[in-house]
Amino acid sequence: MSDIMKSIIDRDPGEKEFHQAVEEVIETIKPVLDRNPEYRQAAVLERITEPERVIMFRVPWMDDQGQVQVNRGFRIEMNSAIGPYKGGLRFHPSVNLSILKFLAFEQVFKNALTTLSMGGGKGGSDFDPKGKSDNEVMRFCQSFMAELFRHIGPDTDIPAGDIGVGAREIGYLFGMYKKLSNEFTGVLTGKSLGWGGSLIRPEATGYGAVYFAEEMLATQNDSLEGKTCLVSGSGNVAQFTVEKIIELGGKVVTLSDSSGYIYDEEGIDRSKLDFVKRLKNIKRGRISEYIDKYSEAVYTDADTTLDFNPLWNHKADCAFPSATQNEINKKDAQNLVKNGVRVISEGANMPSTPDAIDVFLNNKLLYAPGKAANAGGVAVSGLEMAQNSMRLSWPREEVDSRLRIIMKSIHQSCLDAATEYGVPGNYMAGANIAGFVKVINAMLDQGLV
Ligand code: NDP
Ligand code: 2IT
Repeated sequence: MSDIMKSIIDRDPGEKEFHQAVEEVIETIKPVLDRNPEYRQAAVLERITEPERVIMFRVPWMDDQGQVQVNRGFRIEMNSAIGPYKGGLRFHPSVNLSILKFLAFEQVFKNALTTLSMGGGKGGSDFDPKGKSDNEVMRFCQSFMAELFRHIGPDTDIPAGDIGVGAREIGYLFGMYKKLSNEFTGVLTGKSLGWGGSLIRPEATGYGAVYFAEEMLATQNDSLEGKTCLVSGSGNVAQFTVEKIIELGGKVVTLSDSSGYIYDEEGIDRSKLDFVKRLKNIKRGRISEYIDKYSEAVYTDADTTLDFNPLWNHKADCAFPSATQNEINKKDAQNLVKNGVRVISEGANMPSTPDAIDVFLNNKLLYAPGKAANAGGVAVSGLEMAQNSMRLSWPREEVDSRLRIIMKSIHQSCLDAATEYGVPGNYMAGANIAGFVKVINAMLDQGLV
């Protein structure tokens, strides 16, 4: 282990997700440091792995029974070398400093790849929106924003959605920000269409992950047409991943949530997808209810006693993990390879463990890491900011075509950087190197700040 990695672990021993994300970057950018000794001199690794600012705060709110509840709120302002802090908010009981620091760290590289001017940040809370009434969610969001508002701004830090934060939460958060600041600005992205949102933002992460897969397949004169795909999750990213795969002629056979997964051998078609969207977004139900309507599908409960996830153990060509971090372990990766999967495009952030990634790379799969494959979401957030600044909104076709161009450009940057530094075809190394070089050069230009 490198000295820098050791000192990062010694400083914050409990932050295993953060260490995992940092170690991957440090391992893959070695050739850049070897070629540019001035980077080491300037302690760039020490600087880029330390957040510029970490904000932690109490979020008290009252539930429907009149009981006071207390959650913890966070915002990690990781790096502003190339633009204002930008990144989502996650509301999930597992949220802690380690998870948000890993997400903020990855966001820095991802945002650099988008070609837009955005630094990296991430925030959220251990609040669980599941099972809460709309009023409870509103009161929580208002209390969260009552503190966060003093730290953010349309040219300072622009939060958005992530797990547990969708259009409803963004609405409540925006309302409170507007009230407190007395300004109607583009301080959050993922807003609803009627009050400053961008067309294609809800679709962008899923569509982008599919565009990225299509780009990778095109390097082998192939496409998604006729391909069988495994998708995990059933939230925002998963839904629009399925939508785009169907449009491009592929067949999706799985979806999941934290309780279990469905396998539908005939494929999830448009009308089944509409059912899932209603089930998850309006009814806020569970994926198990899919089989009540489509009895040809099979539902399997999540089983934590297994050392693998059976979702990844079906015959398929492509996999789009779109739920959460570390959802594919080594055994899952081996199962994917055994079942014929050749393409992995990560809609989720860091869904594959390091030893799963080794399996993908050793077997020469087309493997796209989250910070490249799921960058379409934040890219269209950047386009939402641009539209807000201009006080106009672009039509659907325009935003979608910009998204396609951005995904194509990210794909090319990964390939170019990987080739330049002696690891051709390694998208993970390419993404880390291209993002790293852009951010580090900006940091060096701006001096020791
Ligand atoms: P949603 O909240 O809309 O959906 C999350 C989905 O993942 C749900 O089906 C949820 O199931 C499942 N899930 C969450 N946590 C776990 C867990 N610990 N174990 C198993 N399943 C889990 O979130 P998104 O679709 O927005 O986010 C999915 C992933 O994509 C995340 O990794 C996020 O960071 C990443 N991402 C999102 C972007 C965006 O624009 N929204 C952009 C880029 C990346 P359940 O309902 O049971 O919790
Ligand atoms: O992980 C991510 O890139 C997001 N959750 C989206 C961030 C954003 O600012 O749109």
